[in-house]
Order: sequence, then structure tokens, then C-alpha cells
Amino acid sequence: ELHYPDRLNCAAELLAGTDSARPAFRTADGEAWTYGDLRARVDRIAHVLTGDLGVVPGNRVLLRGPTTPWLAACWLAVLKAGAVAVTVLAQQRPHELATMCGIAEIGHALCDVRAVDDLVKADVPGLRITTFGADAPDDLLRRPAPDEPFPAVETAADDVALIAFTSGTTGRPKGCMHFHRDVLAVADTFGRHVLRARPDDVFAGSPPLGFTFGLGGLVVFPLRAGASALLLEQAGPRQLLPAIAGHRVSVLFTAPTAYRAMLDELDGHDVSSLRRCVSAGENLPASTWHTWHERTGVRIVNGIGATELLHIFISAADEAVRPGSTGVPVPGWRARVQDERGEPVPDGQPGLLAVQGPVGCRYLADPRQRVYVRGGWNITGDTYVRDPDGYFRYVARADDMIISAGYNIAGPEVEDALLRHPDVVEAAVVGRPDAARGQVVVAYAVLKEGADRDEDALRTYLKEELAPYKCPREIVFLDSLPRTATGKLQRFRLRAAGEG
Ligand code: 3SK
Repeated sequence: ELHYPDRLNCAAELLAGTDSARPAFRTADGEAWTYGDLRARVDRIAHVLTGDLGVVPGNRVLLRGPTTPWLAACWLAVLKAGAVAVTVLAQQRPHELATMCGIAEIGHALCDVRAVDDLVKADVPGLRITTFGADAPDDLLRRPAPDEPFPAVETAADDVALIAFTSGTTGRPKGCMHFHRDVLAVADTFGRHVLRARPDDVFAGSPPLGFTFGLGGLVVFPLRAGASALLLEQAGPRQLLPAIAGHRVSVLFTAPTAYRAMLDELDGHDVSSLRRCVSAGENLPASTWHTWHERTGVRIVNGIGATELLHIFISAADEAVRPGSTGVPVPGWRARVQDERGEPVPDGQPGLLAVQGPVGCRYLADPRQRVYVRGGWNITGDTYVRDPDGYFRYVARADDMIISAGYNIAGPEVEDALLRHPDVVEAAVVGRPDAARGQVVVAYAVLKEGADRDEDALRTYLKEELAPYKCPREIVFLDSLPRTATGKLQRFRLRAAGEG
């Protein structure tokens, strides 16, 4: 059970308690912020927000920019000032930004000067944009502010602290509201019981701060543990590997695709500092887990999280890891597998994943709330099996199940088989409507550079790996797969392309 006081400001809590001289954030360019620096800069920004910029508690402030200590400090300052942080991705385009500003009724934005053009183009009525970062003409820091500590606004534990947008893999964006206590709750469940982060840990990873996977992994969990984070503006596999060695990173957050890409480049890189490698964002195939373990000695901590629930709620670490399974409910969370009517299904049978815990889905003014929350459970849209030993095994996104000639086929199982082929670097499997069989299996594959696009050879290989009814009717070779800005595979685009 988690107990928080009625009055709680999560930013003040995250910033409190750690010695001022301890490292908080570093960058690849050698910038280093101590906790003392961070506190002073957060206070200065909070003064500017509430003074010169006229922000009052409850106002919603958009935050946009690459992953930098300044962006993290702005996020903390908005919360410390009792306002609501609305983090968006640097890749989001003017139309998407305008939609999100409209839904969340944003009045102010703090934006890295390098990401401001699209925000200006979004042309949001009444939006006041303040830039930060080098060379900004109206740089946040050039505004007047008293040089003294900023007293945190005494928000209620269930005041909204942040709105995180999810577009899922389709559709109009949904804003998920999370309270001050929710921010601490994810750190005090997954961060505390699964990660077991320590003050000497150095966190790093690829998800941006506009994705709650990154916000948790790079800001909330390290600060809650009094640890430090390396914040990388460019965090592709090519940047992550030297960064791990150069900064002795011990806790890594990234997605399965990046683990596979790093495996291809691993030779010559020292990753011996890693003690925790977290994978989420999409399903982690057992093959990727085993190869990473063989090559690095580290047991990947798989997890499933959701923007609706802020962070990871099923996972396992160390000896509790079962490759191929996501894990068990994180202490503080409950999960079960149920049918469409909300009745639990027996262990071993697939059904809808349903989750309850300290954080729940609260869409901002969106009728899809009643689809996500049913009978007091959060229905994540994933098909799962609970094994008799209590482990939860991913099958597919509920709308990614393929039904062909009466057989239920989980696309990710076929993708996993493709990914075990040495030439395949990315795979996506979808169903295509078919008059005779209802649907047929179609696979999309991205091959290693220079590999031969030999469909027959790949088909012969798959026949050895899969029951015949699961084997793709067609294999299409692509240069890359369609993904959302947070890296999630957009199977609906492949389905639409196949139907068109
Ligand atoms: O959406 C996800 O996949 C996710 C994973 C981990 C933590 C947070 C999120 C939103």
C-alpha cells in the first residue's frame, strides 16, 4: 500500500533530500548538473513562470524540445509552480501540436528554441511561447527573477500534475491526466521494487521525455533514487553504445528494436557497466532476450507500460525473469485476463489484459474513457495469457490477432520467428482480408544491409519454424517499417497498404 500526504507536490519531493553536490544530469557534450544546480535552475524557472509569465496553479504549460537537462528542469519547475506539464514530442508536426493544444487548452509553452518553428506554425490562438536554449532571443533565463528559493505550491496529492498524450497506434490523440501522487507511485512501485535503483546508478536511454516511458526512466526514477541520468539529444543505438561506455551507464531504458540494433554494433563497445536493461514499448521476443544475455551477460527486464497508466505495471527482474514472458504484476498492481464481457478466463487461455493499481486511466474529455476503463479495470487493448505459475505472456495487441481459416494467429509469434533469421532486422505481420480464408498472413521484413531479398528462402526457413497455417502467404521486403513518434509499430498502415 502506498500512502502519500493529502498535500503533495511531486516535483518538490523528487528534488528534496539528495546532497547538493551529487550529480543529477549530464549530457554527451560534458555538461554536468549537480542536484544543487538543478534545484537552483528549477527555482529560477518557477519564479519566471509565476512572475513575468503570469502562470497560476492549474494552468497547462506545453513543454517541447530534445532531451536536455533544461527540458527536465522546465518540467520540474512547471510542477513545482502547481501548473500542469503537457509534454509533447519534438517530432510532432504543427497540425498535431495544434490538436493537442486545443484538447488540453494550453495557454503557455516552454519550447527549446530548436523546436519552436513548428509550434509557431501550429498557430494556436492565444498561446504564449517562451523559448529556452542557446541563442533564443527571449530566452527564459534572461527574464527577471528573484535569486532566491521558490517555495513549492502546496498542491493536493490528486491535483493533476501532467497530461501525457497518446495517439496509440491509430487515431486522434488522447490526453491522459496524471496526479502528483501518480508520479511518485510509479517510482515507488516499478522503480523501487523492480529496478531497485541506487544513488550510484547512472540512467540513460532512448525514449524522449515527451513519452512517459522516457520521463519515468530518465527523470522520475533517477531523481526518486537520488541517482543521476545521462540525457542524450540523439539516442539511437549508434549514440547509446559509446555513451554507455563513456559514462558508465548502469540502467538503460530502450525498446526491443534498439536492443537488436545495438547487438549488430556491439563489437568493440564496453557495456560492462550495465546492471539493468529495461525493455518496453513493444513486445520483447525471447530470441532478443537470449542474444542480449549471451552477448552482455545482462538479463533484460521486460515490461509492459501504458501512457494511460503512466509507466510499467507488469515486469520481472533478476532471477524472476522468464524469457518470452512479460513478468508478474509489479508490487502494488493487480492484473488478470478476461473476456469481452469482463469475466476472467482460465489460466493458459488468451483474453484481454485488465489492470488495476495506484494509477488509472483518466482521459481528458474523451468518450474513449468508457472503452479503456470497464468494471473498474483498465483494459489496455493487449491480448495476454496468464500461465498457471502467474506469469503474463504477451500474445498480440487485441486488434492484431489474425483469424485465418478458423485458426487464431498472433502476428508477434510469426514476427519472432522472422527475427530469429540472421538476415532479418525488423518484421511486422498482419492479416489481409481473403474471400476463402477470412484473412491470410502477410509478413513485412526489413533485411540487413546487403542481404538478398529472397522470398523463397525465407519462406523455406519459416516452414521449419512455424506450423503451416501460421506461415505467411506473402513476404514483402521494405526499407523500414511505419512507426509512431514513440517507436510503436503501426500495423494498421501495413493493413491499409495491403488492402489498397
Ligand atoms: O506505451 C508504452 O509502451 C510504455 C511503456 C513503458 C512505460 C510507459 C509507457 C507509456
